[in-house]
This record gives sequence, structure tokens and C-alpha cells, in this order.
Amino acid sequence: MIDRSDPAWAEVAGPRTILLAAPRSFCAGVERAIEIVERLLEDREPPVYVRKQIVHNRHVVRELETRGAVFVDELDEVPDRATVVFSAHGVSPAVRAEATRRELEVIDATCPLVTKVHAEARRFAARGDTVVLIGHAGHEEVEGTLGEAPEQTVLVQSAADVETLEVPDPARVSYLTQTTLAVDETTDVVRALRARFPQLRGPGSDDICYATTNRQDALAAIAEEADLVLVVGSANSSNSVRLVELAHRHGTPARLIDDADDLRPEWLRGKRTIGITAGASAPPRLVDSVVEAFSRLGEVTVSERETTRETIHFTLPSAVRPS
Ligand code: 0CH
Ligand code: SF4
Repeated sequence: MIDRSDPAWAEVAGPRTILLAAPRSFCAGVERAIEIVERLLEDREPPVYVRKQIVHNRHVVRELETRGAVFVDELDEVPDRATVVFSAHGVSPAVRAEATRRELEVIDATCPLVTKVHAEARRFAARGDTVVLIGHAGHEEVEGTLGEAPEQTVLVQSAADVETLEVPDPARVSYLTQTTLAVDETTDVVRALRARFPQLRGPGSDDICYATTNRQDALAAIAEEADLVLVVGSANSSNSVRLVELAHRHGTPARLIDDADDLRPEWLRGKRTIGITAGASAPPRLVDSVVEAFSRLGEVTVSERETTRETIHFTLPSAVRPS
């Protein structure tokens, strides 16, 4: 917490310029997922069960918990025939089958853009291809997508992984990606795949979603002008971590913060221009509170740099749609 009576904070007081990247913060898939849980909390008897964090943000999860949502890791923690929400990151067919067997009422908050990748995985596997999924091991979205055709899918995390990749038929290879990867790094991995498998086939359009791409482009536009970049987001948020790494690749120190309380005086020494963005799962109000925190250190000039305007909106599932 910024406190100018503390000598460590007093030492870094002074005027600052804040460059606000836009777009930042909630994407259409996250807004939809949160709204699904909120509507269920209004319309149904508690508790409302949610499998995994609805989105990877501590504040979002805590707030929904205080309103009656119960977050569980696996379906065995949900009573038979109860209502359960699947998170924005999607689930494997095995999880869906388990929910059916247990007679759970499923409300699916999987982002439609993740669902699209699942459909591609099924299509590519059905034509007999080895499906190379580019993504991060252990991430929930990756677990879900891998589950569509586990016998035919291999996970690749980097261009180096491609060198050692063995497939049954090099002429029948397709790739897919996690939706929240770094665009530049993924391009390198796809290039490495194409070099090894010239007949490589891919998705019709990029699997890295519009929101991930836009947040990276917006940050790239301010990163080199900033002395320090702050990314509002939680540590398990893939797209938020990718933003921190992107700032580093632009040569600018960057920190991931859950909120203004995470700010540290030693980060701010000699830093007059602060770039701020937020991952797709971080609420906009947290960005406002970080900007407000800086005003406690001196005069702040805020300049928003918008690289594109997002207008995309996803409809809610019929079970929670207002009649
Ligand atoms: O960036 P990841 O995938 O870790 O997820 P998040 O932080 O919850 O952001 C929203 C993306 C959800 C699914 O694409
Ligand atoms: Fe959907 Fe992209 Fe948002 Fe993920 S980051 S929820 S894929 S719009």
C-alpha cells in the first residue's frame, strides 16, 4: 500500500506519466463467463458450483465466492444432480461424460473461441492427422483440447520441442494453438513445424484469439516508451504472463500485479513513465485503482493509447438468457 509517510515511498514520490494500453482487461469471453455465474447466483438456490476458477483471476473468484459460488477442482466435489458451471477455459469430453453420468446440470461458460479450437481438434483428428497442439503443459485449456483426440494429439511448447517430434506420417500433420499464447513466439513454433513437415495444415484462422492479439499489440505500442510496465493480472493467467514477457522482449522491465497493493517502492526508483495494461481476466476497476494509487505519489498525467476498438460480444447460453 502506497504510504508517503513511509520513507521508502517518500523517496520515489514525484510526477509521473501513465501510458494506458487499450484494449486491456476483460475480453468478451470473460465477460460472458462471469455473467453466467452472476445470473445463476441471482436465479438459483445456492450453492452454484463452478468447476475450476471461472477465469484465472483472484479478485473475480473471491468476489463470486462471497456471493455464493463454490469453486471446485473436480466434479467429484459436486453433489449428484446439482448445477455446475464449466470455466471459460473449456473441458475435455471425459469431463462432459462424467457430468452426464452424474446427472449434473451443466452450464457451459467455455469461451466460444475455445470451443472452436475443440471442433478443429476433432476435425483434424477425424481426417487421420497427427494434431500438434502448441501450448503450455498443465494449463486447463490445453488439458481440455488435448482430451478431444488424446491418442492423436501431441503437445509442443517451443520451437526446440519441434526438433525431437516424432509422428507416424509426416505428410499428415496439423497444428492448433492455445488461444492465449504470444503471437510472435507462436509464429516461430509454426515456422519450425513447417520446416520439418512441409505439408503441415493449420486452422483456417489463427487460434490465438482476437483479445490476446489486441492486448499484445496495444502493449507493444507503448512498451518502449515506458520505463516500467505493470500488467494487472493473476500469476496463473497465461495471457497476462505473456504480456509481462512481451514487455521484457521490448527491453522494458515489467511486473505482474494482482492489484495496487502489490506495488513496491523499489520498482519505481527513477521510473517516470509507467505503462499499464491488464490481462483479459483482470477487472477494469483494478486498473483504475492502480492509476489512483500513483496519484498518491505525485501529479499523474494519464495518456490512453488505443490501437484498436473491440466490439465483439458473445451471447449467453439459453439456460441463463433472459426470456
Ligand atoms: O490466459 P488464461 O488462458 O490463463 O486465462 P484467463 O486469465 O482466465 O483469461 C481468460 C481466457 C479464458 C480462456 O481463453
Ligand atoms: Fe475467449 Fe480469447 Fe477471452 Fe479466452 S482470451 S475467453 S479465447 S476471447
